[in-house]
Amino acid sequence: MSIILSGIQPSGSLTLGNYLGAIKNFVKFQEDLKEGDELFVFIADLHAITVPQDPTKLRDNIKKLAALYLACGLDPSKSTLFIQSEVKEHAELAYILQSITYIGELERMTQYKDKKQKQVEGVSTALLTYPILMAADILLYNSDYVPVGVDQKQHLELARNLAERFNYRYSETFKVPESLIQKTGSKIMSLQNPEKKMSKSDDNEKASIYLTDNEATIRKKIASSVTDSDNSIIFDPVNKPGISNLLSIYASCKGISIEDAVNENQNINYGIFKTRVADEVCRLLIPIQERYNSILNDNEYLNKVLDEGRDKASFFARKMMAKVNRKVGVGRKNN
Ligand code: AQP
Repeated sequence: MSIILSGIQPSGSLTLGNYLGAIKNFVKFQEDLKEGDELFVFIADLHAITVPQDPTKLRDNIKKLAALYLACGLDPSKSTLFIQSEVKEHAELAYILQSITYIGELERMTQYKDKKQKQVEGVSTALLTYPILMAADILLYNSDYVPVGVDQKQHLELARNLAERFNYRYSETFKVPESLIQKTGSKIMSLQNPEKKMSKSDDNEKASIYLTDNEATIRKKIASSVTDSDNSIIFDPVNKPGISNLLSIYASCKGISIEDAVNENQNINYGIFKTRVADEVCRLLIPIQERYNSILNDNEYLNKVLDEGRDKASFFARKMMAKVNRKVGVGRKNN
């Protein structure tokens, strides 16, 4: 019996990076679930507010992310889809875990250091403690596996350390989770600066392909992506980051290895290669967009899925939280 859990922040329009690095794998895991396995996929709205969000846009993004999960193939009869803030135990466990986390462990997190630079109104405490909330998300469900992109590996290490530390201090309680990182697509880079990862919060819209971009926009963005000038299609992320990124996108959209992607695109110029990459991206995204548009208009269905998901997740979370409170000694006995 395995428990798999992952989530995405509703911090903007989802990118191809979020799809190839995360959602695509959620769907794959869903197909491989066996009797007794559980897949929890949540909308990480509490994580999103670690940087300033417009409340109206945030609500809207939560709904859009729910519709996208479903449009990408997550099936509520097989997986549990829910909104993080609707299961209060996430924040409760995060607080308990803060008591066993050292500030130095948080200050050295790469994502914190990067995002800190971009804050104009000051850095929120929640941005620093973000990885503790992520550890709580994972440990609350006794997750065995957490499918993530490469960028989240460091946070997952912290979750593992906190599980071990808690178990050592208070006796065996949490499973120590493992990350699941795919070979291809685990780090899709910006189309305008291929040294930087593609991100939904990037201010430059040309840098990211959004899952809801129309065909003409997708083609235009790929055609104008930054590459080099030597016109050879080789996978070399250090010296040819732009072409290597397009090869990763091509391979990941087609579900083939990088080696096969290189072999399929020999002796053609960059223009033709970019058209082929765009063809694959459109082939993947257009059917998702068609489903997305009809699900987004069906409020009744979306609410039903999210209510059922919340209730099921809460059942697991409440049990774990009662155990944690008992071990730590807060509250009253048998309460
Ligand atoms: N460029 C990427 N390539 C592969 N995987 C990616 N992920 C994100 N960007 C890429 C994976 O998507 C999942 C959800 O990410 P998240 O929303 O929780 O946070 P993030 O990693 O911070 O994603 P963004 O798009 O960069 O969001 P913002 O801009 O709001 O910070 C994770 O599994 C992540 O690895």
